[in-house]
Amino acid sequence: MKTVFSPVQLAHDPKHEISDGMLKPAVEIPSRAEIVRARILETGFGDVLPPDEFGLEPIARVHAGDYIAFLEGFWTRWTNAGRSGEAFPFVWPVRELRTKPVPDHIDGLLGRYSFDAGTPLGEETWVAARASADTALTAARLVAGGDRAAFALCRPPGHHAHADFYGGYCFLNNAAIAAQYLRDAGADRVAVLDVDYHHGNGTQAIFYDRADVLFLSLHADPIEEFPYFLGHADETGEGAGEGFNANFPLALGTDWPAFSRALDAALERVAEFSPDTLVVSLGLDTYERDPISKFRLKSEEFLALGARLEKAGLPTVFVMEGGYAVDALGVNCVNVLSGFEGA
Ligand code: OKP
Ligand code: ZN
Repeated sequence: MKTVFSPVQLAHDPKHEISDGMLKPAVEIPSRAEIVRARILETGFGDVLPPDEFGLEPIARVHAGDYIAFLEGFWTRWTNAGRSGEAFPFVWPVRELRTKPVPDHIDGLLGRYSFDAGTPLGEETWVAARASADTALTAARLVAGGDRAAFALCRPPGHHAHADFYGGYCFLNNAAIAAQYLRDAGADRVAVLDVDYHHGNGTQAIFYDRADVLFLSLHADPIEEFPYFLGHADETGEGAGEGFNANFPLALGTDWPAFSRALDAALERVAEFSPDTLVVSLGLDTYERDPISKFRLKSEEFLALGARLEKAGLPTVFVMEGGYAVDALGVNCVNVLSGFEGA
């Protein structure tokens, strides 16, 4: 299968994040994408193509106009306010507080359009996030055009981004943008299966009231893991979307046998739904040595994950999400893709 990647995605180069209640070195860093790209080239896995430019329209099918305008204009506002360096929000409109009117002040805006303080927003974030969305869209276009599968080497990731707020290192929801693009290109039903260690709260919320996009997520139980406030098993969709959302929260320490049982259950739901296309939110942070995660998948087991995804028999768009054990990330990611291809 082909890989889509743009070096513009490397421009988002955060130095710090707020994590474990402290300012720490950032983990969602450019070398993550570089090591995956290098592994694809060194194994001769397939061609690496640059993304096409899709403009803002397919992004605006998923994200709110005011949120897009905030991200686009952020750096100018930030520097006009006399600020420099990467930005962190610190006040949010939770519970009784109001989301409208939207504040004029930059600190109010940061809180209105985010849900955590762990996601550095800098000068190059917007251009990189757009290139990441274009990467997902290009892979979706390849699959809509008849390729059995394509790999979008997205970075920054996307699955925590909601329609109008960022967080969890995510700004534009690449998988949701790809799924919506596939619908608009003629697919009647699209399934999004999220195998990242963290719940895909943004993707869930974007499609929560819809029956045309089934969202399924395997992840660490939010009772003890980020994003903490979404991802429980009783979230099954609402309105027309009732029955079209499925969460599989798993215990910390989950290994491949337990993960693979949940995967079988999720893929059974996918088969019942009978989608035209499958989008896989591919996180590699389920790896046993991931520095911020607590599952126990081994490098070789990512081959089995890819093979099991192939058995679903669907045109498949892989969209890269998390994975922070940088040294092993290239091997683990390409193992999923080559497992899918039966290599
Ligand atoms: C993004 B993706 C750990 C802090 C975690 C947020 C994690 C975002 C994960 N001490 N901060 O789903 O891989
Ligand atoms: Zn993750």
